[in-house]
Amino acid sequence: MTKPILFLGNRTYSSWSMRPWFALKYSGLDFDEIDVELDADGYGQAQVQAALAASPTGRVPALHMGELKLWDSLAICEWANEQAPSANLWPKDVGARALARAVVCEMHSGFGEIRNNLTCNIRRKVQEQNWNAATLSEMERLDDIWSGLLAQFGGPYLFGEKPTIADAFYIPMATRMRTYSVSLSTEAASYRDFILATPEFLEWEAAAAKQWKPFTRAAHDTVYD
Ligand SMILES: N[C@@H](CCC(=O)N[C@@H](CS)C(=O)NCC(=O)O)C(=O)O
Repeated sequence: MTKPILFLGNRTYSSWSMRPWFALKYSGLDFDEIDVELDADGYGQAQVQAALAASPTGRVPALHMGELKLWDSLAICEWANEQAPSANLWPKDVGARALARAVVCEMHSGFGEIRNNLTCNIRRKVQEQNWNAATLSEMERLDDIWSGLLAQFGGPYLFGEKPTIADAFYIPMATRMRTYSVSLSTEAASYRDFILATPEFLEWEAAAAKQWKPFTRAAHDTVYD
């Protein structure tokens, strides 16, 4: 089998890149990784040349598998699930699987306030508490999702004993909750702490630290340590 290549944005900042990387790690599939420097002309307009070379949208992540070129985090996770069915990247139980897809879709298309106001920077840790009502309401929703799933499936992952695409999708939110010291319920805080201590996250974090340099084109993100 041709080895898939996953194209990733800057690891400290690219929340979307994290998601398929974790799903591929959980799948056990062998893959190569290519880092795309997004801090370049055209950033924010999906016009970075290196990103356009990897993905027709000019956005990463993207996955190349011979002639097959995929873009979009969720499509790549679905591909990984089909390539490695025994990894159960979606829960085995039909009801749990449907629920997992619902929370993943909610993440993929929602949480716009948190995404805009709590920009992703996995190395940053600040105390920030003055969130607007819409952001607070999304934080409550996030807490409800995490604590509800932990209660229903028993943890430590969102759907029980093994990681799924749902965890891959919510890891960047766990980093944001940590970065901005967001108050969470005990249950949701325990999920945040658990998932950020898993070997896969620590591997990503170490690679991000090694790669890190200031992201000069992100005007909203001028605090680098
Ligand atoms: N819906 C896409 C979003 C991908 C995305 O927005 N990627 C950002 C990095 S996190 C990007 O490549 N931005 C390039 C730009 O804005 O120029 C997915 O799920 O993969």
